[in-house]
Amino acid sequence: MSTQTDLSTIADFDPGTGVSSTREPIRRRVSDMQAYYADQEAAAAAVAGGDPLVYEYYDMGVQSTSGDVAYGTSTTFPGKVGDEYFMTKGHYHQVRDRAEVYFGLKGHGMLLLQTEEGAFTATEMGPGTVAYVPPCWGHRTVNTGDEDFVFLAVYPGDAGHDYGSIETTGFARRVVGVDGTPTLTDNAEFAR
Ligand code: PAN
Ligand code: ZN
Repeated sequence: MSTQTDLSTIADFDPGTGVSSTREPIRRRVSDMQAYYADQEAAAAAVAGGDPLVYEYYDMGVQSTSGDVAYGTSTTFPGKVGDEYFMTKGHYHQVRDRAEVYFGLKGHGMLLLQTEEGAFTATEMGPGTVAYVPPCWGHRTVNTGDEDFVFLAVYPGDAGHDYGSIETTGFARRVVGVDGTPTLTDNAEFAR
């Protein structure tokens, strides 16, 4: 059996930083996801005050067939919008039953998981943590520390990314700092 994958296009990355010298990352700033944050005044102020980079991720360029295994590195920078920690947009996989494995490389964060039926769970991540995103669970990561939070993500090549559903409903919980401690709170705007 032959494969169409050109192995010379498969990228490597620095396991300490997640950075790949051969790929361009996708970058998200506060302005790319202003409506995702609870405190709209703080989000507008952040955009006006320099529009900080919230996260970036490298898709290592594997082709998107069901037999391929896609992978990438994701870095969320330390910071907050109001009292809410910097986070990824979060998504369901387009093909809902495609699972994913996250492997923590650097820093500390939280993986938020929810189903479209209303279940929610969260797990803490740090260097060496292996976290599993089961089939059909939406997922978002949050940097709860004061350094870059970096992990490796591995998932079926044909999973795809559905951002629209999370953009519409939000996540059931938000992660906010309460007296300096990352704390899960109910999201008042969550619309299931
Ligand atoms: C991760 C994410 C990465 C960026 O590689 O794509 O952390 O987050 P968003 O995709 O939500 O912007 C993954 O879960 N891939 O499937
Ligand atoms: Zn995913």
